[in-house]
Amino acid sequence: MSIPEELWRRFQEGDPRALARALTLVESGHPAGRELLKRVRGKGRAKVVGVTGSPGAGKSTLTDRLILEARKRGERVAVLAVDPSSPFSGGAILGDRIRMMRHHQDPGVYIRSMASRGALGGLAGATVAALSLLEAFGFDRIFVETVGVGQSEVDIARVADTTLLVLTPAAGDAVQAFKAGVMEIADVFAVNKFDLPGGERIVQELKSALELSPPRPGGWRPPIHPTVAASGEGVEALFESLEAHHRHLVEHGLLEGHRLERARFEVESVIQEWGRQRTQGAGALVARVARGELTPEEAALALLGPGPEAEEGAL
Ligand SMILES: Nc1nc2c(ncn2[C@@H]2O[C@H](COP(=O)(O)OP(=O)(O)OP(=O)(O)O)[C@@H](O)[C@H]2O)c(=O)[nH]1
Ligand SMILES: [Mg+2]
Repeated sequence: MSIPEELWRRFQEGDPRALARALTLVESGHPAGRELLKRVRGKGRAKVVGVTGSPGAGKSTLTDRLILEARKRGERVAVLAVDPSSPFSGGAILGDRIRMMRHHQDPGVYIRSMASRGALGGLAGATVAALSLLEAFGFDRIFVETVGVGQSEVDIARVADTTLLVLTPAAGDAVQAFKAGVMEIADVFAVNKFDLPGGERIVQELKSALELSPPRPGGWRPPIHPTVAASGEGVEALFESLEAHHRHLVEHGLLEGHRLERARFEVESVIQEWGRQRTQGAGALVARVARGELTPEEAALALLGPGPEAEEGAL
């Protein structure tokens, strides 16, 4: 399937409508989308910041403020707001649009919502692929907002260069973070809604927990920032920490590892999706597993062909 030449030309000229069309092709898994990705992959490089946290923590409001900071520094900014299509975030897309509306007229800012269709409730491979399109389009920074309701926050840490975890003084927020293991994956913390009571306590809890957590690559110490996204308080310092983390990655040669991890995530997503599709069409084989005539491994091998070593050798 070839890419419509007109679309490719307009994409290269920087037409945002061509970008929107291209993203739709990628999101829907259209062959032309895959072809486009082949052309653009590896072109361009953005600082990718994952913004995660519980529903309503203020991720969109904070991102809206961070966009302003990035623009002050002359960066071109894209936002991917991942809608998990889950009951947790009803109306998230509309909310995001409204909260980031002020950037509507700014050609240096592009905001896009994407549905997450990850097989296991995490980030969809297509969402990650979209990052390559945005990078090739020439954005300097990409914020990816995901609601942390399970797998998606672990995924985002694999895909982003820097992971920002947004907590609030709301009861249970910190506890949730400890339980879900996101403490280990966040590079920078924001305690948002610091205008509400209890913020100082969360900061102290976080500090104690971080002291006990294992050391990070290159000795990075995750900073904790009190913020009031609603007014912008603390956001400039938060942005500086995002920058500091990126510098840390560069100085310690860690950036490449992040890019490899992102590619690994994409390959895994494809395998997962193929596995799901093929298993769905294999009722007879699955029934034999249920009857004990085949092991799940034997069935999987039959569906996916030879093992991974053989695959690698064949390439
Ligand atoms: N008091 C207070 N309210 C805030 C602050 N930041 C955001 N809010 C409010 O919190 C609500 C949720 O903000 P969002 O930015 O939509 O939060 P979110 O994390 O993006 O929400 P989802 O995407 O639905 O998970 C809105 O009503 C905001 O106005 C803050 O610093 N203080
Ligand atoms: Mg939001």
